Amino acid sequence: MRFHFALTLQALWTGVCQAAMQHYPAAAWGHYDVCKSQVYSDEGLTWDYMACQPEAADMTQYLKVTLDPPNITCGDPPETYCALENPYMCNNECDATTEELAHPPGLMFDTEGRNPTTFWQSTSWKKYPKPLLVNITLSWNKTIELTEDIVLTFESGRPEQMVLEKSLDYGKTWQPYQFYATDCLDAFTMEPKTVQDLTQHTLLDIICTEDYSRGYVWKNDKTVRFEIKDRFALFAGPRLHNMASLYGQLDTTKKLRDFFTITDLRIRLLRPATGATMVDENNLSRYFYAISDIKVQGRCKCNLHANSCVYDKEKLSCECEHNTTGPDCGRCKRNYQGRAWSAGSYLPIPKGTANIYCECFGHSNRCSYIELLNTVICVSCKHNTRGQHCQLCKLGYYRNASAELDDENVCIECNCNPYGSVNDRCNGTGFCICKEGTTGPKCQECLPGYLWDNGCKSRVCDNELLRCQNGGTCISNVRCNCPTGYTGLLCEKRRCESELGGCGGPDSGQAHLTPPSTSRLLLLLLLGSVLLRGVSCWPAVL
Ligand SMILES: [Ca+2]
Repeated sequence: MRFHFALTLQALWTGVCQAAMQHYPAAAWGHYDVCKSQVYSDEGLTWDYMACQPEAADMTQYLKVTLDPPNITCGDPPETYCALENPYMCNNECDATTEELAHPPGLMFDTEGRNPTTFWQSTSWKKYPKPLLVNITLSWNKTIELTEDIVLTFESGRPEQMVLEKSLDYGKTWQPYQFYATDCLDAFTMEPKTVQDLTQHTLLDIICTEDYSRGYVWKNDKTVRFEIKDRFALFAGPRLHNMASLYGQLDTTKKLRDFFTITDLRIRLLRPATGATMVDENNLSRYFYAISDIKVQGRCKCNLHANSCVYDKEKLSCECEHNTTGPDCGRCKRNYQGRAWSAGSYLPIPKGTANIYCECFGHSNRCSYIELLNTVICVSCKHNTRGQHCQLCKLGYYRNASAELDDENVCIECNCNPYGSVNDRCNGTGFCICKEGTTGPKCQECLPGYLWDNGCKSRVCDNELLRCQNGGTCISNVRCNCPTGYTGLLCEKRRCESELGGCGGPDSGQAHLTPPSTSRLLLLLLLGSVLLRGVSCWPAVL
């Protein structure tokens, strides 16, 4: 372990040349204190703003390991082990007094890559059927925020039952982090689950998984994980491309912050690998635990008020800024208590940089700060989105219910029929507003009684129910062609009815329908006989 080891600031996503702290006036920036550094970008040398937190590091360099029971490490007295796969292969010797044959706990944290691997090993299960229980406690005496998966590599078969536990109060109380078993129901009366079963709402659930306990058959499966990154991905997306979303959640949700925060870890080994349902009582030296490596990646928790953490006198402590103090920068310095202490922000609000209020769900990478409102809005939302966070769909588009908010296909075009709909907008389920007589989600169909003709036109006549009357003929279903003297939509009205004087007057079109008078009848008869006699005579008669 190295003394005076400083973890210097490196924002994960920037190439930092030079770091500095800056305190913005409260009026402009709320209570946020930010860190900034100079970076080279397309626009030349600019300031990059970031959360104030130490760089993530390999935290196994700074821990203290305790085993319980204390004499559980093999080699005192010396012991010979047999292979789990082959009870006749017994060439694994453990002797605490010989360096080459000893397997002390420190070998779980040394640098691997050497051949052969170095590992800690427990005594064998000689007291079977009494359970072979081992607690391995890792203590930092400092709050740590985990940033990567915890990975244990076993040199023995992976345990058939184990629990990973955490403490947030330096080992006073413990909570389970994850249960591991070949049979979760049998071991812990829990339904087996995997991290893939978790959602944003169940992220804090403690699960039992069978993913990391199955057998020595697959000899390459040596690791047991606690999946931090898969849990981050529930907010930050599968490739963690939207860390702003995760940071936004962390900023506002203490439970979530605490979930990834620890002071201690405890690995409780409850039952070693047996490779079978029955334990071979005649050869108990086949059963033991051996761990070659434990990875714990994280950073000092400094409540976002420090960008470095110092390891001094075997203790980590934050180098607090923003007039804060304490091992985690958890309180205000003396004479700086005019404002109540609060944690800093993962996403500070400097002008024009990404921050919590600049969440754009991946549809924009530019934000603009509006001083008047003290807020930041996304600029040029892509993928047909709009809104402060590009969280809404542009007019003429609606929300794709099966896509996440950061999906490129989150907004679908309304596609309203231009003739049948009032405008190109639709409601949240894609339904357009239809003109009279039109129906269907996109207003592309006609209601009964209407006929499509660049939109739905009222259907006036047809050959079945809506017949044109009085000898009228139906033209293209939209109008009746009425004979002279008739009018109305279906030629149902006599024209005279709508004329001055109605149908009763002498000049009305009704005249020729009145019974002919006697003199006129005679005249007609006469005319008929003349016509029968010959055309040449009829002028003389007249
Ligand atoms: Ca090792």
